[in-house]
Amino acid sequence: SDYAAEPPRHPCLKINSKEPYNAEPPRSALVASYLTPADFFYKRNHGPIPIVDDIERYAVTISGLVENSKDLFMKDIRMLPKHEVTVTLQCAGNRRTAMSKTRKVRGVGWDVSAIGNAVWGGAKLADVLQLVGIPELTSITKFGGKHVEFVSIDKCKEEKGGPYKSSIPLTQATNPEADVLLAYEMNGEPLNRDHGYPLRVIVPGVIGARSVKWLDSINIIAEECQGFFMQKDYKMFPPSVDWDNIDWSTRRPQMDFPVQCVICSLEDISTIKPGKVKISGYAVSGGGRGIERVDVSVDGGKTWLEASRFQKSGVPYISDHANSDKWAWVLFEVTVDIHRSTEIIAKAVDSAANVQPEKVEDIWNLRGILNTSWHRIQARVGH
Ligand code: MTE
Ligand code: MO
Repeated sequence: SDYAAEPPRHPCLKINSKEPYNAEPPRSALVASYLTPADFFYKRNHGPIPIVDDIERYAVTISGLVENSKDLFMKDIRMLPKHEVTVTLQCAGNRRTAMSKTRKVRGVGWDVSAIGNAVWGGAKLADVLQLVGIPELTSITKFGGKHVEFVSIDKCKEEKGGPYKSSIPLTQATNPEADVLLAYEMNGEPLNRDHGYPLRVIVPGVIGARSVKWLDSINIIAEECQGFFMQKDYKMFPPSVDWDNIDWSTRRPQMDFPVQCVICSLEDISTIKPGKVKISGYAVSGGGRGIERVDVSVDGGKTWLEASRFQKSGVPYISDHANSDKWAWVLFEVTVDIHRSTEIIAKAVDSAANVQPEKVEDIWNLRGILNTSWHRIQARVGH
């Protein structure tokens, strides 16, 4: 079958779909370390994992609305300055299963672990585009190019057997501060096949869907990419829109993700011993916004405690500080005293004072994306 040559995977991953392979780690793996090891990093695919075995011949073609098209080999990309950027990748479908419980949505079910944080190493897209004559901070090329399209090697059924693709605005692609990477390393190791070997795009602060794996070509285009995953998926609709009245053209493709926060030290329904309980999890926001605060309640939202936040252990986290990783999650921790069964809640506030919606019903959407509602744990006290 098409899936006969899939790479080996860690047995702890919970498989949400076998072919294509979609899997997430247990919650505890996410809070075990600030950086998520590749083995425990969620894997989100729309087709079989491609095989690139002739790395000498592998090249990314850059063409479209540019003066000269160019084939870039790995050696050309490695010649550019190497940047290592810590970026949290989150699938727009993270926490979809919980959204589907209030009203059914369509899509692969995910618990809370369709997210991970890694150091991605590679060339800045802004530097790569200079090789085809597009200067930094360009918003339109001489030939009318305004978007940068990434096309993969893989094949997916949503594209009728064609490759996965997406685009970002040229202004973001040519802005060195946006840190868009063509990455060949993850946590200091060569990318593995599941995560895009030999080369993938990393678009920080944006839903994972735009970070195209197994890059085949880059096209400079006038209008945003017309591919399935830009136009017929990964858009946020209001709760009033369902499959019988959807008009995809009325919404923009989702780019930045909103502020998110999840408790990872407990399952949604947990039995705990009475007394002190350490609660930990992750919080993250899109667009490079930091996390200003994480609030935890152990009485169903009547009163709140502020959790401590950190990225590198031992270093207190300050949102939007020069020493903080601006594209990365923060882990949080708070110790509480619990003596009777209760609802534990966590919610975060980002550096633009954006807050999370209280109820999932208010943000329900037919594709089940961006469930960022308050994360609630039913804690039953037992002995
Ligand atoms: N790129 C290709 N070529 N094919 C894909 O199916 N999935 C996207 C994105 N890039 C995808 C892709 C989605 S929806 C997400 S969330 C991320 O990759 C997942 O990246 P990961 O598997 O490295 O965690
Ligand atoms: Mo995704």
